[in-house]
Amino acid sequence: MHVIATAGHVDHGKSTLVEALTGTDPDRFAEEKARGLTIDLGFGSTTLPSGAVLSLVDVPGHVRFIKNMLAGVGAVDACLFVVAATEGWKPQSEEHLRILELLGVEHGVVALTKSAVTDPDFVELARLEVEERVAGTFLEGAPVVATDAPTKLGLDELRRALDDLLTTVPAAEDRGRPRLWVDRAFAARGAGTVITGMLTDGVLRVGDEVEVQPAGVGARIRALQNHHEEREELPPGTRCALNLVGVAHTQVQRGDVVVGPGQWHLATVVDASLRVLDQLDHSVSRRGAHVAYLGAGEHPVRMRILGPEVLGPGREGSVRLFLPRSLPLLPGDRFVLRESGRSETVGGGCILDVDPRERASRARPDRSVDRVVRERGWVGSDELERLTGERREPNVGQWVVDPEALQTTLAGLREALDESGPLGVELSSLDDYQRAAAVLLDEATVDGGRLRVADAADPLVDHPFVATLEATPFAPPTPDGVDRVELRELVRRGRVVEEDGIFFAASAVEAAGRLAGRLLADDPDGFTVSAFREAAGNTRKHAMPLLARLDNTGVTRRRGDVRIAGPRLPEAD
Ligand SMILES: Nc1nc2c(ncn2[C@@H]2O[C@H](COP(=O)(O)OP(=O)(O)OP(=O)(O)O)[C@@H](O)[C@H]2O)c(=O)[nH]1
Ligand SMILES: [Mg+2]
Repeated sequence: MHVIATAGHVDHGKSTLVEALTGTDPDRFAEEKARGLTIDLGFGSTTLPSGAVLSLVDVPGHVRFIKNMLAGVGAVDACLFVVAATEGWKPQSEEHLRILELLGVEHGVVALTKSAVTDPDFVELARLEVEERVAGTFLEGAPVVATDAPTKLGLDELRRALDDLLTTVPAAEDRGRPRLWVDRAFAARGAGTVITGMLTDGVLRVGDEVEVQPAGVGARIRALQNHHEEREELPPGTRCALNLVGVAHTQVQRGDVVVGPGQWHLATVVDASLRVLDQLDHSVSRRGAHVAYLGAGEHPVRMRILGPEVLGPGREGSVRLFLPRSLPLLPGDRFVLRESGRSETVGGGCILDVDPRERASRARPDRSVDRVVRERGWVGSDELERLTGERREPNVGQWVVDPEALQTTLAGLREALDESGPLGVELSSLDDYQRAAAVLLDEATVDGGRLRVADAADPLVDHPFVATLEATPFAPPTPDGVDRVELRELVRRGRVVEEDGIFFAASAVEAAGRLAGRLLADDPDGFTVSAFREAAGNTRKHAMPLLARLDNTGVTRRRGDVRIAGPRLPEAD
């Protein structure tokens, strides 16, 4: 399935040709029929001789409706270019061709319409003129088919040419991130909100949750259609009608975008390339009422030229665009720039950066993914995909990390290790990036929530404070002068026990347990605090925390004034 758009000057026979090919009159409105003029987009589809299904978007040729034309061609990648043999090349033939070029359209077929109502010599003249005009554009060398809708002249040949064309147009890519440019939104009786548009970048299915931007409203797909046929799912590169639940038709309009939830970066400031048309008779500067056409939408923008102050005709440069509302955009998206004051097409280009980090005075945008990573240092791989459309495997934790930023983080870690001494640093004191990078330090090891130098002598092995505590196990001294970090680590490793602010050697607590065992062997009905004090040879100050510890660890249990055996009471020795 492919979607292509018509293009060409007013009255040259685009709609008539679409009807002849598809059987559908693309002029939907009474006013269009009354005036014999296309005002807004029309649609039709046909099955070509090969069996390929072709969707056609019919655009208006009148210069007054150029914004509708732009909405129709914003997301297609091929065209049916129409020139009436009776009139030859005209101003909107030229403007439409420029617009298609700026949008990066690369494939097309030319129909020389009304060929049966003019002298064959004129038809040949028109053909020569067209070939001359399209020289150097994507239409150079494209088939030029003389047609006449009322007499069906050339229609079979045109169908074959369209078939050939489709074999050269690459199939739309499925990137797993659907994006639909809305060209119509309305309420259908009994169904609620219906929107139509061109689907790109991913598949949509009935039941899918989607997001309507820039309104930021979530919705669910109740039904899907392609040219009035119900479908369960539709691939990228197709025209879609979506029946949405959860969003009012008044919340959606042409130019809006339906995307997979959370899959797209919403851009309000973008850097882009801008090519100024050769034919423009003045330079382009930041001044002027600029309007950017993106997808099916029209957006008044503020523009700043990056680097020089102005861009002359035929020049290419970079610009920063400030959009009035945020849109799900991606580097590579094409746009056309018009100046609404003079009502002229100025040029167009390609989005390069959807979230520029550099100040405008320093920005040198390009489409390099490495630049995006470099400017951020650390970027989540999902975030990077939203920013660039490219998926990269994370190289540290969940991040894609610029080599230089990684070196900076590692240097910071080494410095912290140096300062911390042999016990290392607590992981909880590091930031997310440092924690993720810690495992990359060959010389360090992570253990017990701390990062320390792997072969550093462990200062806790023969710590003097433990020996001091062990010297008077049941009446230990206070930890005056002991390094707080070392003390905490001794406790964490279980070599020292803290109870109610008193520190005991672990062996002292064990000995106290055995002492309790002996007292209970003498009198299984229990022992008092004073009996314990006497046996331990200490005072209440040390006896109470020791007994509390024994109670807490199940060695003893308190009953009234006495301690009795707990489940973990050791055997008396
Ligand atoms: N004899 C003859 N008349 C044609 C042919 N194609 C179009 N016409 C007539 O030309 C007039 C304009 O045709 P349209 O199809 O409306 O032209 P259009 O390009 O769609 O015009 P806009 O959408 O307004 O730009 C109509 O009166 C058509 O009947 C053709 O191949 N042969
Ligand atoms: Mg028309």
